Amino acid sequence: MSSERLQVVQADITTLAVDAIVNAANRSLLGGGGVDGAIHRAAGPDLLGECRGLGGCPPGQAKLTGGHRLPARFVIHAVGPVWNGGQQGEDETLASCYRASLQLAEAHSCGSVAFPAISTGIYGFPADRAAAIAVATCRAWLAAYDLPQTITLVAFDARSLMVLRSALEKEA
Ligand code: AR6
Repeated sequence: MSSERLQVVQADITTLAVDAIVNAANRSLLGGGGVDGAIHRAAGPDLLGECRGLGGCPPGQAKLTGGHRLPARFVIHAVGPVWNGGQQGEDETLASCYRASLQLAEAHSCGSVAFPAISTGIYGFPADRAAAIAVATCRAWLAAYDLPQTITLVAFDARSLMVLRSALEKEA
């Protein structure tokens, strides 16, 4: 059953010993605030060095680097949409981030991947709408592919834990 392969936890994503963590990056891939800042701080300066060679990334796509000092082997840098009212293709761009990240995880034989709530911080995407998209996109992926075996949706605070849990229950 694919539902056992999708889980929600409250954690600092930089502490998770999974094969890959996903970063909610910006199109420069050169760092920023939020989870991006936390990942770069925890991974150390060599992550930025590696990111400099990637040439940026458009919204809805993702690029992979090593995890450097993180417990995770890889970081998948996904660029989410900036929320602009919901009529600018934001839903599809967000779903595309999850799919592009999972494609990279699969291509690098990752058994376990953890996602932050992409776009729901600085980029302003409504958390409940983003959670429904995250859950539906991950479920569709798990139904079609063997890898990753498990996907963890990471909530940073208690409120987003509630939002993600309720999306998981609704979509089940
Ligand atoms: N672990 C897990 N989740 C976290 C962590 C953490 N350590 N820190 C924050 N979050 P945001 P965005 C949650 O703003 O909206 C950056 O400057 C946070 O609570 O990090 O996609 C980039 O460079 C929220 O639920 O990313 C871009 O410019 C979620 O992660 C821009 O922000 C995403 O919030 C991207 O904005």
